[in-house]
Amino acid sequence: MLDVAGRFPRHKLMFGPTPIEKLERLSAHLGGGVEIHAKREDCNSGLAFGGNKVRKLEYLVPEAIERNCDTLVTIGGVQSNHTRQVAAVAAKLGMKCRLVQESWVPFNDAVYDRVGNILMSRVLGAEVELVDEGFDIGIRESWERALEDVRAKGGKPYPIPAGASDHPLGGLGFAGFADEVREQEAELGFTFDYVVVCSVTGSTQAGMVVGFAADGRARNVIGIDASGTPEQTHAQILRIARNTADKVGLGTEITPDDVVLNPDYAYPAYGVPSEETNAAIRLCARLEGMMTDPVYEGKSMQGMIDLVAKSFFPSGSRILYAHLGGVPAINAYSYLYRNG
Ligand code: 5PA
Repeated sequence: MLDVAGRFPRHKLMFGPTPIEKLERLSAHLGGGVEIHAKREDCNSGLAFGGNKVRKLEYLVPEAIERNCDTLVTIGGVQSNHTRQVAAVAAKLGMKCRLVQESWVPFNDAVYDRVGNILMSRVLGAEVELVDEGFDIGIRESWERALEDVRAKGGKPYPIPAGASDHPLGGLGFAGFADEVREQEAELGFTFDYVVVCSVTGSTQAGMVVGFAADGRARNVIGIDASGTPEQTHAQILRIARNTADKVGLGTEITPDDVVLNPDYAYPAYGVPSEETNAAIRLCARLEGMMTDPVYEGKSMQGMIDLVAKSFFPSGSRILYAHLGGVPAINAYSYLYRNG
């Protein structure tokens, strides 16, 4: 409907449209009143396990190439999925990659900085710098220093902010996601009543809000905050959604109420799972064979399960759970799951 893929330069990094899978056993376990489906962004690409950043980066890469940049520079926590996906994309493009990994998560598994995402980023050839700064989704000084350092050494950096979010092109990928869902709905013969999505840096939900606003469904995108700083995340989603709406020529205004962000499941802190998050991870794994992680999708899975239990979704609703990836980080929580 918005035809984002047809109207904006895009460098293909995904296998193609991501599959939609019905979660039969989870739906039945939750009483059968709603039908839950998952859109599998977690297996969207062969680039080091893929995930939601690959879909966003499809729209940033053409600009990096056009500007003759030679180094992708980005930032995240130590177990950032985003930085791992940027490292893989840089390798695929034949570019260098510079990663700033801050201490965003107060969690200390013995191998936290050796396994999972950061292990892969190193193997993928990225230059990894660990910085002792706490969680913040805003623009960071450490990232600006890294950009300066690349320039000082004669390189041409392409700046990608945290989560590829606060970037003029950051919302396009998930605006295009809505187009893709509409095509799949036409094949399936029904439409989804709700989309459940985990939010932290915001451009995933922002893109969806714009994409689904095109057919009046903006408020049916239910964001589950995993940042623990929901005011900041809400403001960032709204800002990115408005920029993206302008860019795609949506023609209607995005209002604060169009950004639905539930703050109830981010506790106890960003990157730290609660008992309820872990129960949701185990339940989904054991009913569906579908893995989720303790930082992001475990929390949105917990949120969706709890909202179903509280009858937030009217009976008969079809829910699309956006599985955005992130499973590699579970390796950094080995002690928590030592008994499953
Ligand atoms: C991330 C983000 P947004 O940042 O676009 O809101 O997406 C949230 C999200 N699920 C949801 C997974 C698996 C994610 O990795 N990850 C960040 C990272 O550094 O990995 C940007 C925070």
